[in-house]
Amino acid sequence: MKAIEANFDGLVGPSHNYAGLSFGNVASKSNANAVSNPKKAALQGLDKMKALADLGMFQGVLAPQERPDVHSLRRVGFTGSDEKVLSDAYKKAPAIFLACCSASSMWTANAATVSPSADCKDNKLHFTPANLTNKFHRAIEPKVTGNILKAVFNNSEYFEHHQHLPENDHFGDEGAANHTRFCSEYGDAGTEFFVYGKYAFDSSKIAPKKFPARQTREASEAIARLHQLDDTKTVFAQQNPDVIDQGVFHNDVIAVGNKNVLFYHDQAFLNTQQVKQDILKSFGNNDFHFIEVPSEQVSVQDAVKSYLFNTQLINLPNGDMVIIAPSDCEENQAVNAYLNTLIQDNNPITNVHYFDVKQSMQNGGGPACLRLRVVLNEQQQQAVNKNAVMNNGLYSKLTTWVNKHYRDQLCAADLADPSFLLESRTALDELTQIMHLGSVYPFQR
Ligand code: SUG
Repeated sequence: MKAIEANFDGLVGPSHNYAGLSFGNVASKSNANAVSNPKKAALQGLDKMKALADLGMFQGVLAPQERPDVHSLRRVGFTGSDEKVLSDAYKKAPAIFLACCSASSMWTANAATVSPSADCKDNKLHFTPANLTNKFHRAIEPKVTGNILKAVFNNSEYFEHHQHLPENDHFGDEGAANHTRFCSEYGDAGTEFFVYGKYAFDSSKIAPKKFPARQTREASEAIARLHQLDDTKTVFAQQNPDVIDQGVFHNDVIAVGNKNVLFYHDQAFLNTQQVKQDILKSFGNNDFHFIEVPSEQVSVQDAVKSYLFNTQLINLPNGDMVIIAPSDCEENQAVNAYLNTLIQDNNPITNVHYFDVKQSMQNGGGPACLRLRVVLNEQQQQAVNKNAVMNNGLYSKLTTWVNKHYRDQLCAADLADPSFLLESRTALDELTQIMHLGSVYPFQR
């Protein structure tokens, strides 16, 4: 069946801030305590969404989470009114307080793993929210993520929503950031490619030493089972532990795929030859392009700094395959030189479009982190909540909404201000009406 690949970007939430919460993520740590600009962050994200919609892409929007998360603070023993919970947590446990204020759900590549219906035995499109167990500030996302996905893909005939995997490091799951799909046409059965950082149930196997491996092999296998994938169309590969130790906390920081292309750094995988063989065998024909970026041209450090691989590799409606890159790639000399030759070489990638997503980049999230890919056939496209699909009308509503409710600077102390909680809840309540989401947030239930 004919299908397209849609991108669902996370709308940056009103609490966007820099709290240095992600050990192993270089940008998050190095920008800790910087003053953020939530309004600018949200508008940068909306501009990217609008530009992709204008290029003819099916572009969706996923709502942010409720933050500050007073409910999680209550679970860890803070009591009294919401205002008291916030001020006590801020004073007595500032690190936990900040974790409960993160706008990290903007990175919807970590929202879920999605398998198109053409790959799944029951012919349904499967979603499993990521449990994100490795970081507390992210581990509090999956339940509401599930609510939001169900409100956007609200049709049980076409869409199958699973519960997130058990909340334990053994099943640490980071969603689509560690998952890629290859196919000839989007509507064909594809090869689903899962990249994990370690085996959780076998400590004799090689693993990173300095930074955590967030995705386990066992989690990837569990997702493949839940989604009823065909074993012959599923490939598992281990990320190179050395690059995790250099700040590559997700595979989408070092590799990206689309259709019959895998664009990756030569140090991305533990056993590159095996990975290539496995992909080709599963893909079933040789019309496949491995675009390997050599370390001599782009170092791992430059890849992490510029997010060359955290780019979106997409097919425009006219069939052209293009890269959606952060402007940081244009500013990095080695990366810019590489990209300029790449688009002239003999390969399917024809152009690069640059976007300023610096507010997100400073927390370690490039264009690809900000979007969740969902392959949709024609019937499924019709079944998506129309108020979550980007067009001129929604763009204008959402930019007005951001300009009305968002602050243009935010630091830790502002997050404890009771008026900030009220402001955020008012904004989110209005958003659920704009997007016809129903009551997805705990404060609305
Ligand atoms: O999980 N940063 C996110 C960035 C996620 C990027 N996603 C992908 N690569 N797909 C993370 O590390 C930083 C928040 C802070 O420090 O305030 C943060 O959560």
